[in-house]
Amino acid sequence: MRYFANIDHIKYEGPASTNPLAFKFYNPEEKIGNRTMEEILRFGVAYWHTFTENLKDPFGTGTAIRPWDKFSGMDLAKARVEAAFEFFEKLNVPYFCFHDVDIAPEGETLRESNQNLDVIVAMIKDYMKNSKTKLLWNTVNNFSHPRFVHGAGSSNNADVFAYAAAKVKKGLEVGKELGAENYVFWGGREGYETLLNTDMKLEMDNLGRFFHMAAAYAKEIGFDAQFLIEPKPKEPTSHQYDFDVASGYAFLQNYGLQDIFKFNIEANHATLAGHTFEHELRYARIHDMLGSVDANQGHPLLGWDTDEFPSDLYATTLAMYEILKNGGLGRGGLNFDAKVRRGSFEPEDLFHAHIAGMDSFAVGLKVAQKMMDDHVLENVVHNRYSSYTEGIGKEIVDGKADFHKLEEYAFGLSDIKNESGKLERIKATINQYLLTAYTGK
Ligand code: XUL
Ligand code: CO
Repeated sequence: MRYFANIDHIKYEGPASTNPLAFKFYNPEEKIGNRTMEEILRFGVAYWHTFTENLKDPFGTGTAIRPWDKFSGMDLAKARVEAAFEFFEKLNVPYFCFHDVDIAPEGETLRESNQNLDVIVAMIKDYMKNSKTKLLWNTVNNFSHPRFVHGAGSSNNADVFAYAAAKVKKGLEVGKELGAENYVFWGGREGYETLLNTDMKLEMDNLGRFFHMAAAYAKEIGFDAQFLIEPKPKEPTSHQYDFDVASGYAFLQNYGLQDIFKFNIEANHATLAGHTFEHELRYARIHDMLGSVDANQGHPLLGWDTDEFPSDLYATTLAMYEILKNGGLGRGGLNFDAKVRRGSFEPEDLFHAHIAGMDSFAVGLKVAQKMMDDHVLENVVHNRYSSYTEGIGKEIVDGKADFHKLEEYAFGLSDIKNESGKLERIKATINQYLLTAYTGK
């Protein structure tokens, strides 16, 4: 059965195309440097937002019209797999991502849930044989069910810790079975609502133990996916332990996990933490911890995780600048952890949303590459820090200065001259690149 019968394969038609069901900027085969757009961008579809989500919000029930919703139970799960692979093929997307509960319904018992998963995983594996679309990452949902009310690996209840571990064990087996390139841990409820009833030290120590056990099991079964943690500061908890990349990195270092994990950085989580997307990418990149990206955007007027499809070209350009500076995403990719708005409830909207996201990142890639080729920001930064390339600055960075030497030097200074940071000029230059990278004019 076909679920998107009215929609053909989405092709690249170029910036002048008026066909809404075509790429205007994402041309998978186009070379940027020595790699194609498809190889650099490594787009992924999020199963939960695209096939499982019904578009409910805190004040209203779901609005989504989905042709597979006439089924229920395991039949619905199977229909979603069929719809998903039709969607992947028509969108020509190289990757997808899922949580366990997105693909198969939970049973009455853990054993039954695992049996449901086995059936759907076998079906997905079969579909993958005839599809170019691979698994970027999988994960398990250890946050929705009431048993996870107080967390999973950081729950006060050891039975919940054990149950969560069993789910991750299965998740790792599923990842291996389907050849996942990464395995993600988003600690949905790994935090607290209030410190008044919380043993923070025990909870964080337990989380550290949880991750070590996961790594040991992955090794035991020969699952060599890159492990990723996905920082988020809050929501639904009031504080999540991997608040942002900086605190997540400190956590990993404290528990000796820094060589096992990298970060999956989500744009909307960055803004919730009071950071820009590019800040989180930069922090991870300079510590060689950038693993993958959940590509979405928040709403500037709403204070929660709205998970919108990316359309802000300024943000995608600065993000792609960090990714290119990183030499790409390695085994990671750009997963659209994004959902269509509640008012965009038609199946076709799923295509429009992904086209918008893919085109936005394609523009960002092209502009960022052109700016790098011309050393735009590199020249700015190089000049701004030139005081450290000679004289006392060079002695500081070479470790040849101490406070005695610096005091002596400072006594001899008659007049300290600073130079303008030229921010407005830089922004105007970026605008110029944004408007000309395609036309060259
Ligand atoms: C929630 C979120 C998750 C993770 C995977 O904010 O981003 O969907 O990406 O569990
Ligand atoms: Co995410």
